[in-house]
Amino acid sequence: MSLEPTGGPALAQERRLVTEIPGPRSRALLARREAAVAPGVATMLPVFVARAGGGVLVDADGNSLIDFGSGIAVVSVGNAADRVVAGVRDQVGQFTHTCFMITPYEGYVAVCEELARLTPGDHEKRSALFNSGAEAVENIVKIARARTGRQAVVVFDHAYHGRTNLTLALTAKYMPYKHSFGPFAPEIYRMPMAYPYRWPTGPDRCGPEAAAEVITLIDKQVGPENVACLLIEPIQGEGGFVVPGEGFLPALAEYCGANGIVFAADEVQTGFARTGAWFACEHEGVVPDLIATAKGIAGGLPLGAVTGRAEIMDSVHVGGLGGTYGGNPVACAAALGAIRTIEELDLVAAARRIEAVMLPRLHELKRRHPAIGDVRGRGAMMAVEIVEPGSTAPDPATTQAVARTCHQAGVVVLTCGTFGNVLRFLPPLVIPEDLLTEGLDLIDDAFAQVAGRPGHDRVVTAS
Ligand code: PLZ
Repeated sequence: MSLEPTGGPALAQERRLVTEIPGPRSRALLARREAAVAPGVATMLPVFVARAGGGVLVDADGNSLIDFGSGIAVVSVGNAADRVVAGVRDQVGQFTHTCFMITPYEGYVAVCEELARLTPGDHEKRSALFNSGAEAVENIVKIARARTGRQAVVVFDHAYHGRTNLTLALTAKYMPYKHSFGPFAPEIYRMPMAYPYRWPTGPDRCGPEAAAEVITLIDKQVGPENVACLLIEPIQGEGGFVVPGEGFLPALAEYCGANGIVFAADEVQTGFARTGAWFACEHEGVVPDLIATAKGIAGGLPLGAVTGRAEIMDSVHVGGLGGTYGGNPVACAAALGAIRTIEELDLVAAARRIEAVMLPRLHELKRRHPAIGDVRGRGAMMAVEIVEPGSTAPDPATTQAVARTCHQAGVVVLTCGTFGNVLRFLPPLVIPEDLLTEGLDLIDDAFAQVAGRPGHDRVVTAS
């Protein structure tokens, strides 16, 4: 399967800066972008990518940047991974589309078989395929309502579930996601999240206390018999990489089971080996009734899925689910290539190794920088929360300044969080260890530059 070394794993795995960031070619492309692309679609770092693979992104000016973002947790197998490229090439030469609802094909069925095999629980399962994470989450709501005959959906503070109208209703954060786009769908109930760093009585009591509070709120304000599903990210993504207090997820799952509520996990960001398990629910032994996946499933091609208990999935009438492109054959071929890559390279173990390298470094950084209030995450989904020293007050300005300093130094880090004060790290699981360490060194330098001097100038960017 040797492929021309234009991108993918054959790219030199090195950081190389040959121009300022962004360089002249990227700046010229940015000018074209500004004239042609709607400004509502933001760009965090305007370096235009020409090739990518392993742990690097190479831009139009020839700069090679360390990738700590994976296109928001998508290219866990690395960009242009060999088996993904080979599967896609083979499939596009056979046929590109028939619509599975018109004339089916094997790849769709094979992806659903893999989802049944890999997702938590050994019960009988079925899957349906879609184009994106948001579309998968929308379908979770449809399926749970069809199954239960109930309407209410329970979601959480800091949740992110997508940008379509229904998933915006499920998403917590107002700016930039929801601002000016309402009205939103009714029958959505938002509950407190077990956020250990910000839990009033401390992280140890967070899980059980938050679960008790949520259960009381559902019992008293919604009525469990009205709830179709409870939807939760087992580790919150855009909302700030919040790892729920221990015991929170199992207590909610148990309550759902006892009350006929569908327990649905949004594993769009956490799935497919990212957190050092195939799915993040496994860390607490939770088996969801329905699970939404996307992102890491297909090595960069658009694919989303809902997988769940056969009796729930079978309760939707024939023809009730679908879409023209859902489970497109090229995306399915990519997914089969990505899944094989995760297994062959044991990327679950790789994510754990990344955690073993990152976590001690980030804790050590926290000891030196009082701006770092919290270090958290699992596997290759790690973050630091940045606060005003000596308090827990969020500091989004310093967060942006550190991110920007990292970008200038050639390491692509992302921010997130309800308060915009979380710096997150999502390297491809195939990143070489020396690049991972170099990226961490650069983050360390960025903190020294931005937060190390009292009275520093804080730079605020649009991202
Ligand atoms: N559920 C948990 O993380 C997508 C969004 C980036 P789509 N997260 C990145 C942005 O600003 O739009 C996401 C997620 C979780 C659902 C989604 C939605 O997945 O594939 O972007 O629709």
